[in-house]
Amino acid sequence: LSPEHITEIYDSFHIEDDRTGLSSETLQRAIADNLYYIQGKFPEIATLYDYYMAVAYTVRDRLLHRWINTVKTYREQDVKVVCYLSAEYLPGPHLENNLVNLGIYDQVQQAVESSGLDLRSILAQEEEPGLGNGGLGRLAACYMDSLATLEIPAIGYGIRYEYGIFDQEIREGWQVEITDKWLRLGNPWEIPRPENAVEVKFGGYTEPYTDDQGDYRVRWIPHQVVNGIPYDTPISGYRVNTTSTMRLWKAEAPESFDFQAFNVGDYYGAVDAKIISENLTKVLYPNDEPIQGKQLRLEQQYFFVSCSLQNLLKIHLLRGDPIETFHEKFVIQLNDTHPAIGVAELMRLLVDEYLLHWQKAWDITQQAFAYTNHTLLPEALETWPLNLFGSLLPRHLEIIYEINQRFLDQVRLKYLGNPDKLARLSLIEEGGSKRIRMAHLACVGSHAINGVAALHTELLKEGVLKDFYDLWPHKFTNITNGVTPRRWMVLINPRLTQLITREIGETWITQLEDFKRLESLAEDPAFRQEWRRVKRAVKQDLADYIQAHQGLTLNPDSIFDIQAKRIHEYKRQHLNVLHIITLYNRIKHNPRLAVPPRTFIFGGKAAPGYQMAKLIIKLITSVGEVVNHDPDICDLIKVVFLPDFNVTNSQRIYPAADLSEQISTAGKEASGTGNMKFSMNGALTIGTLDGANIEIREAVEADNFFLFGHTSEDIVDLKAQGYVPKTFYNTNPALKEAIDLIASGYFSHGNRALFQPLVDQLLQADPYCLLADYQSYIDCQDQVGQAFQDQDTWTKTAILNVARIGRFSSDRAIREYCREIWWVNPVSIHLEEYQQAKA
Ligand code: 7GP
Repeated sequence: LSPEHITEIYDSFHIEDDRTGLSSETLQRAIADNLYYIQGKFPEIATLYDYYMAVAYTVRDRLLHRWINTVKTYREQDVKVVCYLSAEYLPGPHLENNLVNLGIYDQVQQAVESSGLDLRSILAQEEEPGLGNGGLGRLAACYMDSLATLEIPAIGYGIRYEYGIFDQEIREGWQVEITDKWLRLGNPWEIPRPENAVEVKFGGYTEPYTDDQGDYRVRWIPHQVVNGIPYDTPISGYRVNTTSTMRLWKAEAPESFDFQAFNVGDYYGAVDAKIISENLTKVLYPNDEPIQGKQLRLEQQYFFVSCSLQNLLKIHLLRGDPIETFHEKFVIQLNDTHPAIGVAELMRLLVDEYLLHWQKAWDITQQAFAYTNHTLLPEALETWPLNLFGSLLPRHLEIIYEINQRFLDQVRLKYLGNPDKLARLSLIEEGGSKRIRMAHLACVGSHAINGVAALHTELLKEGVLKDFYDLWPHKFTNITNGVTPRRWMVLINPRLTQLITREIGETWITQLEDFKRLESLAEDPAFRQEWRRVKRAVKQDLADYIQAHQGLTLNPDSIFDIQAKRIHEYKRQHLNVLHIITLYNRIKHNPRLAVPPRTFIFGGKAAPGYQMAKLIIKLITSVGEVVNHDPDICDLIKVVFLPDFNVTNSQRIYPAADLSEQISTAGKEASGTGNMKFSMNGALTIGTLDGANIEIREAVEADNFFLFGHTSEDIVDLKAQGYVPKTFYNTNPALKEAIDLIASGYFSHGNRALFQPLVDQLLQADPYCLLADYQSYIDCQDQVGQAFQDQDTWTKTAILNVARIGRFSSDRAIREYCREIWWVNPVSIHLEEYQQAKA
C-alpha cells in the first residue's frame, strides 16, 4: 500500500468525537445527546427553546476545546494580556456568531434540518445579553471579536447584570419599559466559577500600623464584604482557534462573614445581608451619556474593578511571575471612567496587600493603565461627592489624596505661581461640595489617553482635557472606532456577503481594506444591477418583518431613510421629524408634487428618566399616526418607529437602509459606530461634520456623502455670538409652519400642551442648534430625493461607499491599540487532540 492509500484508509475510518466533531452527522448526534442529557427532554415534549439550548451546548462544546487550549497556551507561554475593563458589553446573540466564526453554519443547518427543524427559528430563541446602553457597550463587544480574531491574548471584565437594558414597548405612542429577564430560562454560554470567588470590601474605616520592617502601613477594616463570582463566556475568533474570555462578576453574600463576624445567630439579618449584597449586580443603569450619581452605581463600579484586579494579580502570581513585573504582563484598558477607580484600587492592592513601596506601585500602575474617553458632554463626566466616596471607600479616598498631592507637587514645579492651573488639574473639584473627578484620576493613572475619532480627540485636547494635554502631550492619541465585519456584514447580510465574495474572494472578512477591489465593479452595469437586486431583497425582508409585527405595509421601492440609535437631543431625531413634517406640508399644499416615496424608520431607547427624549418618541409616533393615514399623502411618506432597538433588531435594520441619518450637532457625537455599520452595508449617509462622519466622508470622498450643517467651530461661534433660535423661526416660513403645526396640536388630537415643552425648548434655547441647521438639512434632503431618482448612479455611489469603508473595521482599530498603546503581539493557538488534552 502506498502512503497516500494508507492516509485515505485512515480518513475513511476517521471517527469524530461527539464533543468536537464538525460534520453534520456528528453535530446531529451531539444535539440529540444534549437535548436528552442536558435539557432532560425528548422530542415529544421538547420546545423550540430546548432545541436552541441543545444546539447552543453543542456549539459550546466545540468552543470549549479551543478555549481550554487558549488558556493553557497563555499560561505556559507567559504572554502579555490585554484586559478590557468595561461596565458594559453588548455582544448580541452568541449562537449565530459562533457558527460563523467556527465555519459550521452549513453543517449545523443540515444537522438541524435532518431532525426536521429550522435553524432560523432556533436562532431566534436566543435572548441577547443586553448588558449595555449603546455605543460604548457595543464597541467593547466589537473589540472582543477583533482581539480574538487577531489572536491577541485578551480578557474582557465586566458585570453580570441580572437585568440588562430594559425591553422597550410602545403603547399609545409612548415608550414603556419592561424588565429584561434575560437569564430566566438559563444561559448556555456562561460557565460559573464559584471556586474563583473573590472578596470585595465596602465602608468602614482605616487604621495605621507598623509592619515587621518598621514601615508605616494602613489597614482597612470594612463595614461589609461582598463576594464576586466570575461567570465566563467564551468569545470566538473568526476561523482561528483563539477563544478569549469575557469574565463577568456577580455579587453574592459571603455567608461565613455574615454569620460569624456580623449577625451572630441573627438568621433573618443574615438573609437580609444576602439580599443587600445581591442587589449590587441586579440591574444595569439605563442612562447612556448623562450619569446618575447613585451610590449603588459607584458600588457596582468598584465591585467589578476590584474583582477583576484581584483576579489579574492572582493570575500573574500563579504564573510564577514577581509582582514587580505586573505591567509587563498585563495592560488594562479603561472603557471610559466607569472603571477609573481601578487606578486607586491597584495602588491599594500593591501597597496595602502586596506591601510594595508607593513609588514602585505607582510606576506599575501608570504603565498598566490606559484610558479611552467616549464623550465630551459635560453632563456625562463622572464626579463623585467626596462624602459619599469616602464613606464607601475610605482607603481609596486616602490614596487619591496621596496621588493628588504628589501630582500637584509636580504641577506646581512646572507652573510656578499659577494656582488656577492647580485647581483645574486637581483630582478634587473644590467649591460648594467637593467632588472626585474620575476623568482626572484616569488621566493621571494612565500612560495613554485616547479619543475615539479624530475630531473628538482634537476637541478633548482643546477642551475638557486641555490642561492634561499641555502637561503630557505624549500621552494623547486618537484611535478612531471600528466595527466588526463578521457580525455587521457576514452575519447580518448574507446576500451582499455572497455577492461581494463571488467577485473579490473572502479575504475582506479579516482584511476589510480589500473591499477596495470593489471600486472597479462600481463601473460595471451588470454588477450594479445585481447589487440593486440584493438591496431590494433585503429591504423586502425588513418590510415583511414590519408588516408581520406592526401591520404596516411598506413600499420596498421607497427610500428607506433610517435613524437608529439612542434617543438624545444632541442626536437630533427631532430634526429628522422637522424634515418629515416639511415634506408633509409640501405635499398637502401641492398634492401633485413629484417627490420620491420615502419610508422613515426610527429605532432607539430613551433613558427612563429623560423626559424630553421620551417626548421625542411620542412625537415620532404621533407624526406617523397622522402622516401614515392621510389619504392626501398617497403613501408617499411612511413613518415607522421600530420598538426595542437592540443588537438583534439592529441586525434587520442596517442592511435595509438606503439612507443613514447621522445628524448630531457638530462636536457632540464622539464617534458614532452605527454610521460605519450602515455604510458597510451600502447605505449612503446624510450627516454633519461630527465624530467619525468626518473620516467616513474623507474615505468615501465628498461626492459620495450628503453633507449639511454647521461645523463644530461654527457652533461655538454661533453660541458665542448669542444664539437666538427664534430668528431662524421668524425668517423661515417652512420651518415656522412645521413647528407651528406641532404646537397647534395637529399631531396630538388638538392637545396643544403635549408637545409644548419640546417646542419651547426649540424656540427658547435650542441647545443643539436644530433651527440653525434646519435649512441646510432640508436642502440636503432635497438633493437626496433627487439623487435617488437615478437608481444607477445611486447604486454606484453605494458600491463606492462599501469599497472605501475598509478603514472602519474594528480589526484596524485593535491593531492600532496594539501598536500604540498596549504593546502586545498575537499568539497563535494550536489545538491539542481532545484525548491528549484530557490526559
Ligand atoms: C458613545 C459615544 O456617544 C459614541 O459617539 C461612540 O461611538 C461610542 O461611545 C463608542 O466610542 N458613548 C457612550 O455610549 C457613553 O455611554 C458615556 O458614553 C461615557
